[in-house]
Amino acid sequence: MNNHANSPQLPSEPRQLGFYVDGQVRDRGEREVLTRLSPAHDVAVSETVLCTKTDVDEAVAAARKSFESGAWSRWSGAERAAVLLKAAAGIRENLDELAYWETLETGKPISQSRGEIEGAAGHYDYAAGVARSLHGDSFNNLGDDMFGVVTRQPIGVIGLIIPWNFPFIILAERIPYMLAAGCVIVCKPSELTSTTTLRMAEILTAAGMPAGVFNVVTGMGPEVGQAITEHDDIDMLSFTGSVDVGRRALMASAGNFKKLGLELGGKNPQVVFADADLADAADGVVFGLCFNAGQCCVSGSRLVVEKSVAKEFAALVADKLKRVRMGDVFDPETQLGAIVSPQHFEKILGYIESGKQDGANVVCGGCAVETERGHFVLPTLLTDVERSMAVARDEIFGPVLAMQTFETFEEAIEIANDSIFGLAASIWTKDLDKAIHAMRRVEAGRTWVNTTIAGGPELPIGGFKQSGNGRETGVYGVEEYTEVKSVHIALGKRDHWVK
Ligand code: TXE
Repeated sequence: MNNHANSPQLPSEPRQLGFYVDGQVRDRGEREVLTRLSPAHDVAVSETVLCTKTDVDEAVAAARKSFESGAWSRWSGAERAAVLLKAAAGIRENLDELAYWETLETGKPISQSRGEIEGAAGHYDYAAGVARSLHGDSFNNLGDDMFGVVTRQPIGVIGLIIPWNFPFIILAERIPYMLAAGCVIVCKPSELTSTTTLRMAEILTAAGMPAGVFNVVTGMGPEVGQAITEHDDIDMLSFTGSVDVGRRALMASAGNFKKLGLELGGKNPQVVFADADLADAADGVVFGLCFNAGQCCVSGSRLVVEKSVAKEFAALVADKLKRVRMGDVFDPETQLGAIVSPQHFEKILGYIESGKQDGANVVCGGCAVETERGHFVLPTLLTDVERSMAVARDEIFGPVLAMQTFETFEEAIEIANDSIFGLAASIWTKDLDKAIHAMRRVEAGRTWVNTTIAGGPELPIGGFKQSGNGRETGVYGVEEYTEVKSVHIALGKRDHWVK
């Protein structure tokens, strides 16, 4: 595999990042920095400022001041929408640059970065519409002397913690919805992938967003992230990342009982019934595994297939896995990119080893790709997997597919739901009744029938069970960031209580 033939444009020196508070880029000053190596090239591409707790306090104070001023929080929906639409245009104008940095810092193929940036712009467009249509409710049935109104108002200051796997689209599934509701934000991107978040702050400011509405503090989770989760002047926390840190965030947020939105891990089943179009299903399963090198919260990492077609289906999947194009991440034809960090690469290989030791059979892949630079794992199919094995239970977050078989519909559902997670599930069948029954029974916030990882701004996303709380995107996504207030309005002369 030649993984850097088309990459002449690697930065000659790492990009020096700042952080972003009150509408302005702040310089590093005396702070430490973290040097980010491109996972596909092992070349230093950016230097991220390690902000401090004091920086977090300053960002929260700027956000609070902005919120209380009413500039943004009390603007009309139409005014907010105008900024969101300009931000969408700004994203599209900067698509090449944003996609380039997304690929440099995450290691994903450039075509997937471009798709991510284009998709992100669509979220800003969509949220602009919701900003204008958001409304409450009225009760005209409370009698002649009473009128009731239920109104929504922005929650306030939101702490937003973002992971490294989809830095720009995860941001876009949250920021415009928070902004549409009238909230203000203090955001911490992953220390591995901060560049595009900082660029987004600049794009929003250029689009007319007032100072202090969107602030970015960069740095490490245990310092900057923890300070956000604990902060008493933050009204809501939106965290996307691992289950362990999610649990810690939940405890830390108890200090002021801030509202919590959590999107955590997944171990998402691909349920394939014998009557499915097996060729289509195999292609979908391979896409669902290899997209973003399996580093998606919704990756279809468990294959649950009907026993009568299991052998045939495993062969179809293996054939496709072997033909997935790996290579230079800047080649538009490349489909499978690098693993985000050496530590994560080792973790994935460790899971493959544990699967082998537990008795799983490696049908294809099963090892790293030998390259001069970067960290790549061959897409891997494991069969003879038992439910108790770690490869069937843990979120591996890499291109490793664990196959189990079933004989009855009930068994298929039981295996699909045998997980602490409940983020996503795919069902492959041509039988409409079976598809709808399975869709109803499967415990997952996102369920696909005869497709996988389909999405867009209109439908909400989020998880059941330990995959999290709350929903993002869609109209629900804006409503999450509002407080509901009920108002009783008395009409006419009061009937006095003390006569
Ligand atoms: O996540 P972390 P990591 C899963 C996936 C992956 C594993 C570990 O299985 O292998 O998590 O990834 C910040 N207080 N997902 O280690 O540590 C951190 O700086 C507050 C699934 O990267 O949870 C980053 O900004 N914040 C997931 C963010 O939390 C803290 C996507 C996520 O980092 C913190 C990513 C703390 N104490 C990983 N410690 C998905 N649902 O898509 C760290 N952070």
